[in-house]
Amino acid sequence: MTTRVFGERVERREDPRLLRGEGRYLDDLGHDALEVAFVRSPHAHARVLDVDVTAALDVEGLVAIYTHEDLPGRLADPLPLLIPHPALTAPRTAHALAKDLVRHVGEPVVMVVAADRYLAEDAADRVRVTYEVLPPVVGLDRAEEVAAHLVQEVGDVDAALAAAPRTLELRLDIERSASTPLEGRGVYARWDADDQRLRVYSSTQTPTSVRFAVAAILGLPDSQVECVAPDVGGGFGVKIMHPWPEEVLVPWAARLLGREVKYTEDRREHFVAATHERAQEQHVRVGFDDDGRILALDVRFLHDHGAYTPYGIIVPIITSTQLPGPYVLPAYRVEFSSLYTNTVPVTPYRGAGRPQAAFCMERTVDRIAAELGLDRAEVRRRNIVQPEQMPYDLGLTFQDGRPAIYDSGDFPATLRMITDLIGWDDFPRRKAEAAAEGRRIGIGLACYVEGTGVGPYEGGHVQVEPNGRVNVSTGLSSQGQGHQTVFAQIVATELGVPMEDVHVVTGDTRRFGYAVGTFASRAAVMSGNAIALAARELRAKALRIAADALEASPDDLEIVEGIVRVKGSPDAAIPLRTVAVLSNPLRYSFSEESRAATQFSLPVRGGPPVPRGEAPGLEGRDYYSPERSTFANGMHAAIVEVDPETADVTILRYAVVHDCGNLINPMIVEGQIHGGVAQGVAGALYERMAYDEHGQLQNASFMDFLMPYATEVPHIEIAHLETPSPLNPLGIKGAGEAGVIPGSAVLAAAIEDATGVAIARMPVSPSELFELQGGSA
Ligand code: MCN
Repeated sequence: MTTRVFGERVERREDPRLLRGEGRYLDDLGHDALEVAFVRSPHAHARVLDVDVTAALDVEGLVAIYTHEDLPGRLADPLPLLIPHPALTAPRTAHALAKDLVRHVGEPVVMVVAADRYLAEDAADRVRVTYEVLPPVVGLDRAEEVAAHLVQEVGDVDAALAAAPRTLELRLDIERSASTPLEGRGVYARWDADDQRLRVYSSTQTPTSVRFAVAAILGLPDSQVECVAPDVGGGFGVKIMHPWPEEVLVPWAARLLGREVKYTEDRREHFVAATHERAQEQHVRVGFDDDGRILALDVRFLHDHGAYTPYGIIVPIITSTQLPGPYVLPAYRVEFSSLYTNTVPVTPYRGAGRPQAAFCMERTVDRIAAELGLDRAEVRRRNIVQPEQMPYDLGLTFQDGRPAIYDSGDFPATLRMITDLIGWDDFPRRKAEAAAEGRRIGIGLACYVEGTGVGPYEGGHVQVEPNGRVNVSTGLSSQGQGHQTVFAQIVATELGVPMEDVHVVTGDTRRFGYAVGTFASRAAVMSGNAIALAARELRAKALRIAADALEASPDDLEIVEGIVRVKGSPDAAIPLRTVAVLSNPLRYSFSEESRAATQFSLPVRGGPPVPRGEAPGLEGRDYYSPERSTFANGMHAAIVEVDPETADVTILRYAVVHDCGNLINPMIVEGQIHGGVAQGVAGALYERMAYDEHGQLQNASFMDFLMPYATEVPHIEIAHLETPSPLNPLGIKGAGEAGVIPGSAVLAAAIEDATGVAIARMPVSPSELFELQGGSA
């Protein structure tokens, strides 16, 4: 039993339950609920002329059919724009059910409620919608309608480019991909007529926001709506979007019908009705000197935003502000246009604009090295920010509207570590040996810096029960990151209690009402620090109450293994659970622990109802709100082999050096990196959303969309560097997205090194690589 567990490789406490199949995911709830099916647009762009439900009406078990005309009040308006921005001059959000236009395949048009999903689908099949099909816009080369346009410039780029001894122009594109969590979206709602409360369960990354959105749109007071995120089978970004049409329609129907109502998205729906990311066309001009030092970087990119902008322009803003990575750029201009297309809207997917940024920057640095015949690691070394330049101000405005300032990091050390780990200096010898055997192997290196832990705030509540149980809650939700373990580690360490006593609840507005959500690798920084502050508040209170009981000064007390004791004289001690009794003496006779408290000489019976000057209960609540984001960083290196005949790529080695400040749990961070690298490999070699010119997604199933199996994901070697963030009490930076960011950049570099073929677009399939090689091995 140990209490100083911060930084330890503690096994994830959520795993045994999930591995035994005891998880409670959305579809495990509400067995008796009515179920919903949607009639969705089969066209990418069309006018809805008529909806005829007559043929569906005699389906047995049908309960209700709703079209846009049935929606009352704010439910009939376009759904909210979550993150407005002055540069988003033409924002557009969808209606919960299409009003008169549909703008992508999969948009919901009619909602059917029936006794079960099969009957709901039967009825939905019989609904006849008449469309006037309009020409769709698919792909950035055909897109024209501008949603947003933004320029940021630091220094005089034109002058610096004109004066640069050398310049290069490149085009570096990334295709569309998506989060594709194993569990799709889902929502289940019930109206409690006795309590006059609406409970909404949603497979979401932002339950507090869902609560407020549902309340506002349905015209209910916040206090009548509660939202719970049960076990969530992955989110990877797609579940930060809210409210989804389904997320307001299902609670509305539940209240209207006075029945439990549930909707579970199927896989095809997830492909065509959730959200995607990544697609960008990026044009680069770079000026540099003969030593490979970058003098100016000018990037213009087009961002495919899909049909709507419900989540604002966060993704392209992140690309534009994270593009500089670890490098000193004396002059930098970035300009993007975000364009509408008739495809699924874009919202952040793990990495959120950063894989595109890393691909752009890292490929550019590789090209500079190639032009000058210099070693790629050496060109990086010459351009990276030095530790003594920290905090390093990019001069840009970050996604949170605050300045982008790197708070900590030692990039030269990271570079040394990654080149040592992968054996960079020795690789030319290995490559020559392989070549002698007719094998083509190549090595790549890619760096990133990642803004994490964005504000505005997160809160934590910690409470000790009279039986010694420590309850911890925070409002954001978990999708598999291991929060129940790491937050318990923080509290056990802060309070000095055994971790076994600490129980963590996330994502339940009944337990904690204020939160922002789980995205932007922010839970550890935001909720972790808020929970630590709450635990410190509780600890101070416990010491004050115990000091009274022990007739000591709070400064002379410590808490060890759940016992408050006088430092140096362990016999003068009182269990924390007893302090909890003293803090709320009304519970006095309810339990043995309570009765045991009488042995302490506090004036409880007949005295004041709670210790003088204290609120009842042994608890602490606090919030953490940073002045700005903290920046994690890392570097990846990979060695690949490309089959001379088939152009198939095998990853022989994959190494990661990662700096997320103080590690709460190295094992969990490594797990996060593994998952991220798997998605990075997927984005580099396998996954893409293949739309045809009509806006039909050609690979909307796991038969056709190539998600890698464990067999495609390499063994990953990881080393950590811990440069603590000076911005928060725990000195931590985020880790949840990092693994995915440099995937395309590092694998493109390694493939290029192996084949000699320039790689400027990802993902790259064996057949594309074969073509790039001129169709012959
Ligand atoms: N951690 C740590 N020490 C640090 C930093 C983090 O031990 N210095 C731990 C954290 O305590 C947490 C995990 O690493 O258990 C990730 O922490 P953090 O970086 O704060 O990221 P979040 O918890 O906010 O998770 C969000 C992030 C994002 S943005 C996506 S997308 C993503 C991801 O996490 N989606 C995931 N990881 C995922 N993992 C799973 N299994 N499922 C998802 O949907």
